[in-house]
Amino acid sequence: MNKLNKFIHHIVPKNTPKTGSAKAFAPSNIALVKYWGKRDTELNLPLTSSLSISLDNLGTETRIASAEQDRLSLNGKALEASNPFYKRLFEFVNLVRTPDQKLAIDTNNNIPTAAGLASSASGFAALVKALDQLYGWNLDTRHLSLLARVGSGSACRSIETGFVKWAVGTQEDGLDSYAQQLPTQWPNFRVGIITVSESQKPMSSREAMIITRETAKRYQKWPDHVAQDLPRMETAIADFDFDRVGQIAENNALEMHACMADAKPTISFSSPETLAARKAVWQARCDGIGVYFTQDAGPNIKCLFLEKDWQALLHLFPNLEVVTPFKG
Ligand code: 2P0
Repeated sequence: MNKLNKFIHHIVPKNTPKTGSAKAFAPSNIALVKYWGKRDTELNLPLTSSLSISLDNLGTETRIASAEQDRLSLNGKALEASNPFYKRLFEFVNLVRTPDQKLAIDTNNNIPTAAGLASSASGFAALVKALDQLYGWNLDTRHLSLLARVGSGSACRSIETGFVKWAVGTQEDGLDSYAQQLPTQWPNFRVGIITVSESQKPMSSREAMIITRETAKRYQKWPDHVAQDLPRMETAIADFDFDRVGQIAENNALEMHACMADAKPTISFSSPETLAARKAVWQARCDGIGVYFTQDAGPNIKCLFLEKDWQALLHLFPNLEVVTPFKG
């Protein structure tokens, strides 16, 4: 048995074929301290810890049902078995089912797929939650997070709501690398999405991470950056120190993109509109609005701000899609 099968065997109880159906939702998440690079590709273990905020009702809803043969639809459209997303998803499903268990899977994102809004995160988290229901595993959040991590690293953070920390872990078996919710609830914290493009990205995060790690000199310092940023971010969140949270998040994102820019060949997920949006955020800050940005493996910009600045930001960015991560 290889180490991935051992890992799965440790988490998932032995499957008895089940008929029936299940449905689950998982939120997307935005990293404030990014995950960029792996130490183990088979178990999908990260090189560093990371910290994110989950996006409330923006994410993925997945329905699965036992079926005569496998099929998958994404946003209402049936995918061919040769589609890369189909292959990746069923490769994961094959790890946890017996060959006689065929599944019909319908997955719907209410966020642009593959435009850097972490739809693979919510996608794999929703899938794991739906499989848990269908097969009656009753996994706790730690085990759901461990399993989701194998599908996609950032998915392990989408099992939880609010601020979430994915601990890098030290064990070779990967069983201590999972995400947990932080206790802070911050009701007036807001995340705004400036969608500059819904087009598919030119390269997967997975591929871009490998190239960055293998070729970017600047990346050698990335683990040190994260080691500094992470505890400072946790303290800033616990202290409700919004400007610190924003500064650390923005600098961390810019450092990640600088590492990619240093890769050979260079990697950029930014378009001219991305750079214009970054500048508009900096200008807003000069004008007294408390707003910071972060950017993932795509051209879109995510703003961090507090409720009091919402109206002012809507004037500047009329299409801003605003998420309230903490209710009440
Ligand atoms: C993050 N990203 O922390 C970082 C920041 C994108 C930029 O995690 O290979 O789809 O499936 O583990 O999780 C996107 O990478 O990569 C990501 P895999 P994943 O959110």
